[in-house]
Amino acid sequence: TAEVMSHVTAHFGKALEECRDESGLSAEVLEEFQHFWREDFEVVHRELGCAIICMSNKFSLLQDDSRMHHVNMHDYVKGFPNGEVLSGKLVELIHNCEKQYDTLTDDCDRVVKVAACFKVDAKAAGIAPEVAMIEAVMEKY
Ligand code: BOM
Repeated sequence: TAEVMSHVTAHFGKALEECRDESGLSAEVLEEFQHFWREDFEVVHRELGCAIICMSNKFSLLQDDSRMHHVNMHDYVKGFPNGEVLSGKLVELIHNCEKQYDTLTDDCDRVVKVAACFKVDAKAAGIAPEVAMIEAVMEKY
């Protein structure tokens, strides 16, 4: 659900500042991670892909090939309040997006494409959070 996704985003987003330097993602492109979900934010920058890889690695959510680690991602999402209602769907949506871009060999380029696909599909599935929902739970993490 969107409510659960707001918690996951709030927690995941805390890793952004640790990843800014190595990813090269400027505050001009993305100031706060929750803006990822804004209607007018375009998920297109290669540096955002690099940042998502770096952030995911803080929580062991990727395999060595920079594809999603299904078990770890499932467990990560399950750990949030009501997480079990989102975990299966989230893993399914991300994996479906990964399959569409599997031929892209640059990890950062591929992951930003996967993230853009995930944003579209999460909205369509009704599990994308409003930025206000994320801001309401930020202080918990
Ligand atoms: O193949 C690469 C897998 C990358 C998975 C991450 C894609 C989605 C990242 C952008 C959105 C994040 C929102 C919430 C946290 C989900 C872990």
